[in-house]
Amino acid sequence: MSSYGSWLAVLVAAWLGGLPVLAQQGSADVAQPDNWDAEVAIPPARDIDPDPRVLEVDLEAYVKPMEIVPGKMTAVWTYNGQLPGPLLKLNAGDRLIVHFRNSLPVPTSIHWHGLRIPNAMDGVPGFTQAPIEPGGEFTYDFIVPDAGTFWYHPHYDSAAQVGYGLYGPLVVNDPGEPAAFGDELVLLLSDMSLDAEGQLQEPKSGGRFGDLFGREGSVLLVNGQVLPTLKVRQGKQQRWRVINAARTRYYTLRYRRSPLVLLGGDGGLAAESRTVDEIKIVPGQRLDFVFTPPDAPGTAGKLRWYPTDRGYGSTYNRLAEDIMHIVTVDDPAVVPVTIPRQLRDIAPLDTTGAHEELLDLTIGSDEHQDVSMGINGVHHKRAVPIMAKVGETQVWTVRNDTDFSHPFHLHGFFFQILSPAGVPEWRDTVDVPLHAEVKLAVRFDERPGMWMYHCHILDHAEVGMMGHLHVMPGD
Ligand SMILES: [Cu+2]
Repeated sequence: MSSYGSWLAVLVAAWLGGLPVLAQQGSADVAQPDNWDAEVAIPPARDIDPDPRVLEVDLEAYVKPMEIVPGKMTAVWTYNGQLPGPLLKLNAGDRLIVHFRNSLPVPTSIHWHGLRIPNAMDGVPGFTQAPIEPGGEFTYDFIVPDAGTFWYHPHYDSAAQVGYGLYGPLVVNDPGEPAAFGDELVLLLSDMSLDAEGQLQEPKSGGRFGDLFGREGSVLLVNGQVLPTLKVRQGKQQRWRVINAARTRYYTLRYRRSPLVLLGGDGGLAAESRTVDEIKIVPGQRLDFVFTPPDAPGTAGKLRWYPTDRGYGSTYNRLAEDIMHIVTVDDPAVVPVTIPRQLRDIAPLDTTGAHEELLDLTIGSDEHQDVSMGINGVHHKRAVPIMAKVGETQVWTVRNDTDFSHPFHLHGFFFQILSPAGVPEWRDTVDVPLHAEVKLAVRFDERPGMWMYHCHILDHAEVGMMGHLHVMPGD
């Protein structure tokens, strides 16, 4: 056991105290079960560039019939015919080149959610590029500066296009991070609205109430699949990179109440790890966990979705749903390693004298009595940008006096949450619960341009809950 690094003390944790036999082997010494993630893992994109520091891929958006629910074919909107789109995996500092082709019947774009990349690569039609028309092409080319879990999706008619299946994971590793966090598994969560024939429902289904509540799909998917099976070995840890790519749905996931170690999320590791007993993740957000399989060899269980209270009607009369089988193989248990509490240093941003902005998330109705949302009462089409300068730090208070929670997302920059107080970490998406507020600090480190911030319930962004930030070049 002493062969582990100094911080890898042997754990015989209280929650494993119920084990009948103390396992002999450590988690780091044994492999995952054979084909442990074969049914779940998202296939990576094919790298056409031999340079190990460059990931160069062809990505094509097109409609492909797929069997989402048994016996029915659904015309899914895909990247490269995959649901979700291919896994893009790089190391921090690597270059990503994506030769994108739009073979959809409508215009689109790709937004690289959470990445601190140049404005021209941010994928927002009308602001950073023209829409990519059907048959059109665009090359995205940038350095991925930060380790973390990210994702990509259209920023054109995004509620509809994301709802139809256009999303994919992007993972940036820090080669310096301990491998002892476990073998990586991306779990991209999404849902899809299908009718009785398995056809995609109209993006505006449900009318005004759909706009107000946001549209949750009827079919829950993990990596594009209904109830896939993951194989685990008791005590053998896995690092789960969880992405909420649903257009509206909030997730509370539990494997009974088994503990998970939360490492961080959007912008990589937090300052400290925390032990939690559920995964709570809002649209757009990412979380990074160490899962330690708790069950006895030869048993099986299910990861379950539970409704999250995000306002009126969100929990009423709704049942939990199973989303993934977890089969514990019949191999001897192993002793899990201890995850350190201190993960990295994150210095608080200096907010002395910082310019402050109040962003009040608002819901109203327009002249046709349709739902109209905004920020400070202004629909995004009439929004005046917040002004900032490269090098400046600002403090934003995002206030929500509406009857629904809103996941707030800022493009292009990480922020730190000042209140409610928590473990220091870098974020780009944060839930602002109903009748609550979140205060955040953001430094516009570089990369001038026009950037978006919006509610990541995409139905809400679509009806106006979005604003603009104009970062001017420095002196
Ligand atoms: Cu919202």
